[in-house]
Amino acid sequence: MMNNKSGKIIEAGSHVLVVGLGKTGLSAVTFLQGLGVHVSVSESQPLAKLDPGMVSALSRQDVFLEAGGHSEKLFTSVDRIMVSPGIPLTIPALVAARKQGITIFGDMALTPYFLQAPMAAITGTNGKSTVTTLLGDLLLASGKNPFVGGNIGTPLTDFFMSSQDAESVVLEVSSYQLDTSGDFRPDVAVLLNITPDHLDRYESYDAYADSKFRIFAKQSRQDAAVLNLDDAEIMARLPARFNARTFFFGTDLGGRPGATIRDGKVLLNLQQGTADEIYDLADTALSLPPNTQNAMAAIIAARLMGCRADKVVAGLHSFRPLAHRIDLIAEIDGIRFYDDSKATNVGAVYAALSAMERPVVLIAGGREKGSDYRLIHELVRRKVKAVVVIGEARARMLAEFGPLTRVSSAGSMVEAVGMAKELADAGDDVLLSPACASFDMFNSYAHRGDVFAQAVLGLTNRTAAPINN
Ligand code: UMA
Ligand code: ADP
Repeated sequence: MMNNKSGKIIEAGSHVLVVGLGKTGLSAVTFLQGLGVHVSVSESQPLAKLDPGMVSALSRQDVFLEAGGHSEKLFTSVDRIMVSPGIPLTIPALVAARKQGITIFGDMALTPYFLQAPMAAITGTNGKSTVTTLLGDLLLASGKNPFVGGNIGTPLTDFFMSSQDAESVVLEVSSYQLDTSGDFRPDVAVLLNITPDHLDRYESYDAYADSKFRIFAKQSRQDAAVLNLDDAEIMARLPARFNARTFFFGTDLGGRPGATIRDGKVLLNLQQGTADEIYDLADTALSLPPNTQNAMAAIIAARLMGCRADKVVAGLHSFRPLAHRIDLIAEIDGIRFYDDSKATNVGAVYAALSAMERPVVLIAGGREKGSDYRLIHELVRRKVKAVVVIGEARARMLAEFGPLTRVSSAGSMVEAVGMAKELADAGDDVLLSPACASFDMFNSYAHRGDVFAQAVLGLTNRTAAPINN
């Protein structure tokens, strides 16, 4: 069943162009066709590189496919354009369409028209997937049958095409999605942190940070905004007048409503004059930073979404950490090996290095995203006894970290792990936390993490003690 509350954004019989044929585009085509829309598609990859099954399915559905590039002629001939998140909004065909006043929207802009259930949305440079998953677990434990999707992997339009029997919705939202989010208005919006990322797409860091704040743009007094008080970047950008009710998490709430942490326990107070609620993170997978922050954010959101405190406690205990996020793979000869392959930007490496309590041999590198490594200089100087660099970023990282610590260069992950093992002593940690995308050497961050884990376990079958968590 599809529930179009007002039909304002999409009208049956209108001509909508879908740009990009990845997960979002493919789902959007089916969704739009179901609404009686005339759909065309534009995809930058040449026809020969597209899945022939998909191409013939589109042709059977009477969908016009432009492959191998984006033409201004097509873009300026349609009623509306639905873009996939990965499409830069600066491509000439989109610029031309915008000039003609053609509406360009992404999947988040559909929520006011097609989504019924209460919705929480999570954004930030790092921790989105963890908080999205955790909040989903808390809602599940509370019997609120959540749909969990968005940037984490399931396009929203898949949900719109389902029976929509979820009683709550948790969406991970990227800055790309916020750039085209129209009247997207979450009941609870969470902004975890802002550190530089995606500077290959945004014209400036300010533009990237502004995009994150768009999550609050359409909220009103009935809605809630959850913000990280310890993030100087967020607090500096917080507008004096905020439409939504604000809640904070961080070290010193100073009388504000929200959550803080003391002795491993989250103290929650959402309403002045009430007693603190206490959530003990001991014996959960969230007891160490940066997950303590993620736990605070998710607990606030869960309580605002109407979860009962005892059910939140149950959900915190059932949460299992996601792979490739400071994930302990094995301890070999007193050296612990951590897979933090999901650390694709400098802010995530900052969080991982901050969390390490023992001397670190860091494996970093990959495909660069225009990063500024100064954020981690001090931590590298203080905690990192050696860096092993891999991938396209090798030369830059060698120059960047050379003055701070010992730096070696490796040609493959297996070589990097071998070198790291040699450089580490018993009592040290080897940490893969690359600060870069993986696509120069691997299919994905998960592939990179898996190759790391295999190389670690292959170091010595005799002494490797795999850790199951
Ligand atoms: N393409 C064009 N023209 C271009 C660029 C790309 O036609 O100028 C085509 C590509 O050839 C490809 C398609 O567009 O066929 C890909 O579209 P897409 O990059 O938007 O990818 P989707 O498969 O639709 O996945 C997107 C998100 N991808 C990005 O934001 C880059 C997925 O997040 C998300 O899970 C999915 O929608 C469902 O919501 C991925 C991601 O890397 C995991 N996100 C970034 C991040 O987390 O840092 C933001
Ligand atoms: P995202 O979906 O935003 O990429 P993930 O939960 O997948 O977030 O984590 C990505 C990376 O960020 C991992 O390296 C993880 O260890 C790190 N991380 C997780 N939570 C936080 C946080 N609150 N602050 C900073 N880094 C974090």
